[in-house]
Amino acid sequence: MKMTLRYFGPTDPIPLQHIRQIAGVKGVVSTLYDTTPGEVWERSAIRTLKNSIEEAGLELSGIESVNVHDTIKIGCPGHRDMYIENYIKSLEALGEEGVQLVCYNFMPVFDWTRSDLAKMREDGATVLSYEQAKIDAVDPEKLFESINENSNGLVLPGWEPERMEQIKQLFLMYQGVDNEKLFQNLVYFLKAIMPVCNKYDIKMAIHQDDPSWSVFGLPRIISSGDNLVRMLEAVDDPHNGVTLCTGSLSSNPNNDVCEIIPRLKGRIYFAHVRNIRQYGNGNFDEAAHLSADGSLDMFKIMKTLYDSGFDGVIRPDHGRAVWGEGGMPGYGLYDRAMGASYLNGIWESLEKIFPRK
Ligand code: CS2
Ligand code: MN
Repeated sequence: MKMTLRYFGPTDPIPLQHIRQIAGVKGVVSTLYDTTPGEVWERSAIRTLKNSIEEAGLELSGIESVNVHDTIKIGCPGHRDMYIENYIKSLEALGEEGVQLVCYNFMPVFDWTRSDLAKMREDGATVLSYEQAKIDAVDPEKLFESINENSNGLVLPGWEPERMEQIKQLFLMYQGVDNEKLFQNLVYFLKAIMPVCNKYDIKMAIHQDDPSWSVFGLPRIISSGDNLVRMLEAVDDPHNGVTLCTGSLSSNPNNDVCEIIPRLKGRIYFAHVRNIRQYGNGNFDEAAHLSADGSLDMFKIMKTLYDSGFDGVIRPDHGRAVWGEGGMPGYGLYDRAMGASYLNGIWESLEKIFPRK
């Protein structure tokens, strides 16, 4: 297992030097933040990113994310093939630079959705939170504005201001796309990129929908164990794999992460391990990573991953804002560092108590 942190490139308020000081963190996952979905990645830009990370004594352990253009998700005839070609070129460039893990998601229009970026808790820390009634009451464009107004001046992944201009049009374009169509478009995309993934041994790792249900009436297809098994079977290639995001999956309390892990048959290549407080009725708050702070049994999750033979890249996921740290909601240094140390501690115990043969 390789413990990493997410790194937002040269403009990240958390420098690589600080990440390096978290004992047990070996690398980062990152992306080219100045590209837009659909653009072809340049080898030189990948190399610059990689060099800067290596100069800080860390490694680039994977890309989170190479975003998929909406025309591919919608299945626009003609356009999607052009954007798939571009995606293949970006994968080629990554493969040439030795990158072998690519995280992506297949959520229409929005990446993760929250109703509150800084909900105050009883201990004075703040967390991201989701309340269905608030989401139901808000227009998607208004949500976009408020998320950007409350992000402490930083651009949040998936909520880039340029997306805002296209929202209305995107909603119209998704009108004829139901879950089945979206799924078929995912299969079409995966089949097209598998040859280049095989050539460079690049593992594609799909991130779950966050939250695990339809938001704003848009289709959602990666939100349960059954969905994940179906997508793995539809393109039965070891390069078609999963980013297991425990917090996203568990937003729906019916999803039991420990029941799902063994069903994914060793095709989890990347893990986001975080805890949440589930309230049912579609409401949840993020929490500290520690089991006692939320609804998930983090030891059991780590043990299930360990028992499944997991040997991939792992990272703590969204943290609380603590100790007066501002910065990017969910992506401050302190709580993610505590999360990484806690997860490393569990893993060390597992290795000592149940040594792998
Ligand atoms: C988020 C996402 O939940 C998460 O990890 O931070 O932005 C995630 O990185 C993407 O959905 C992956 O493509
Ligand atoms: Mn995640």
